[in-house]
Amino acid sequence: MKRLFSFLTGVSVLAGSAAYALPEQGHINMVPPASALAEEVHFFHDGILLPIITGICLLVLALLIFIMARFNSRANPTPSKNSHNTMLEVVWTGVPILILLVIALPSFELLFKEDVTPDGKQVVERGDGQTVDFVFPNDFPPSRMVARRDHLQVMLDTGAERRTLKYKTDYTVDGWGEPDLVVSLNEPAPVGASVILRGGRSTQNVAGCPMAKRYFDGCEKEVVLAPTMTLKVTGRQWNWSYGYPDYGDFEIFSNMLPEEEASEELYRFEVDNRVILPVGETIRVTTTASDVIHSWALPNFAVKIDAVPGRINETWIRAEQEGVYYGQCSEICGVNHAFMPIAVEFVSRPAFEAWIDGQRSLAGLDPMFETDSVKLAQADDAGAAAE
Ligand SMILES: [Cu+2]
Repeated sequence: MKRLFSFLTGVSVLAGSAAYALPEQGHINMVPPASALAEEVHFFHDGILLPIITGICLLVLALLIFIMARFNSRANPTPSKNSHNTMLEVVWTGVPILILLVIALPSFELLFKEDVTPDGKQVVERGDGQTVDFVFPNDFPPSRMVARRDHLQVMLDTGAERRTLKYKTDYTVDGWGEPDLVVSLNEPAPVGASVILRGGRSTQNVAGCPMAKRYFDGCEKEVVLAPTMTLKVTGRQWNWSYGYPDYGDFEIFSNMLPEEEASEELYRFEVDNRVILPVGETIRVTTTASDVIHSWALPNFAVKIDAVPGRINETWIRAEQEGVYYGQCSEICGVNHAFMPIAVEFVSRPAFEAWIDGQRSLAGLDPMFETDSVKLAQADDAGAAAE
């Protein structure tokens, strides 16, 4: 029943305690989305493609049944001699063209969002109890400048809570599309509160927006900030290596855990060294390969990108929640193709920095951050994480 329910709802909510979701025996829909972009990909499938294909199947079935009943030789002994009907032919050419347009337009938008790395920018100002005007430097290239209200997000963070302000009700803006954008709050920002101005053309629906809302009154939009780091993924026969060019360009190798070390559920998913990334931040992912074509895939993020020797492909990911997410090489690359899984763990910023420093010291580099070293959940407690 639970399975049926999760199928019907398009598995559109993140499973509570299980931070990741693996493919399940007998499960027929996609694994739950872990990012707002993956939710949009799932909405495209569950909300646009599925209704269309269901409608087409039912229509064709109904026509077949109607024709069999109405035009069989008993019911219709003397058949019509017509061979053309201009109106009918225009309709059966025109309607499929319209259906393809309905599919193509949102799919172009999705392809663009997946392909183009976000460039959103954030400015944080401090309130002093008097100032109402805050300036957002709109220094993007002309085609990417903040020019409309949905390119800008204004938030007020008092430390205790963060609130997204409403355009017109809470603030007005002067200078859309001009080099300096002036945001005027209707009330001065409280002393010590942070005024967060986030601007850019890379916008997406906020995570967790249910399908019904997407259809009927739309979801709240948010500006996606530019990447804070790059992850360099290299496919090899037969493992993955991950470089961190922003943090000293050290590289880690990720090999599948052998059967006797992995739990039954995680065998062929778990690796000895997981990729560690900070949660809630945009991460640029570049992929390449050292020998043959591989494909780096993370189903929870709706990411599948080829790793091709001699060239670099680029995409981006952002996780909404901490957790471990699994994928597998998705381009047949040789005998051990099935044995080069992908395991990505999203952790908090401090845990990420501690891990970076740990890896830097392994690589003989000085620490970059001054944090206490945090012992991270690595492959050895994977069994516990699966509970
Ligand atoms: Cu491969």
